[in-house]
Amino acid sequence: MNEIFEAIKKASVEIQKIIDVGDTGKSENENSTGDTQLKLDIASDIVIEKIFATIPSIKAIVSEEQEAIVPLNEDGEYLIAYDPLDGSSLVDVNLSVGSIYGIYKNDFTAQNIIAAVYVVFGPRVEMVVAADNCVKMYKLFNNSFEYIQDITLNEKGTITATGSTQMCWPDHHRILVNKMFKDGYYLRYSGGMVPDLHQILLKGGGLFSYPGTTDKPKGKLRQLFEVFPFALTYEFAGGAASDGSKRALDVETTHIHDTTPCFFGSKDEINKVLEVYKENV
Ligand code: FDP
Repeated sequence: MNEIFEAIKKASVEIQKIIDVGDTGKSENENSTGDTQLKLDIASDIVIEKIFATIPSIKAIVSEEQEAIVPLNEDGEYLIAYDPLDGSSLVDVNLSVGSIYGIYKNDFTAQNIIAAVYVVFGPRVEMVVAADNCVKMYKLFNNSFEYIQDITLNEKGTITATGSTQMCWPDHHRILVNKMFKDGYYLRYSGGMVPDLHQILLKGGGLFSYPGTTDKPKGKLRQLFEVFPFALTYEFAGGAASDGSKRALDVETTHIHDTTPCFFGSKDEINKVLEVYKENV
């Protein structure tokens, strides 16, 4: 799998250049989830696909920005689902954005994800790799990634980040968030999944949630490109991830662009989610 990690490093160096000098405006296209694509989303997607196409061990890829699975090498072993540049709404205001990759075997299901990578494009470029039961962070220096540290979560954290608008939260989600504030948690939400989840991982714990809402009962975040890669990363870091009633990595996928409500955190916070949701749904 090393050649895949190397390919992601190479793509990330290119994407950083695109973010630095590229056009941050909107394109005329929508992706399959109905989001207007930015020119940067499309440019990043092209870079990644071009680089993955040169790797013999990759059987097929599917991008959040594309409708269908793209077959690459019949004899390849790995399937990759990726979101080339997550957090499009933050690009124009210069907040951090990121790429997310889920590496699967056999098929694109939660049970078959074996590794995950995400890259944060912020004041620094950092890459986090979840594989073989551990989570490792690398930092970009002069076009090359250097190992910095392993990441592990504490049993309990101090920050909470929750998506959508309160107007659309179900009552049990409002109860959960209010309870956390009463217990002393700090709100830390940029609106970018990658930097928000990265912050919780690096600060040792807390909760990131994107619930099912009145406008999006199945949540907003996509299973293959966003939820499963981070679920694996949080589990490998010693935390947990859920859909509100069960382990996120037990969620079933019927379509590559399926979404699911999702919660990622240290074990203590995920237990809190399960308790509150069980009592109040
Ligand atoms: P964005 O729409 O900017 O691409 O993946 C979608 C995402 O960002 C996540 O990065 C982020 O956590 C979430 O949507 C934010 O959604 P809300 O604005 O509804 O909170």
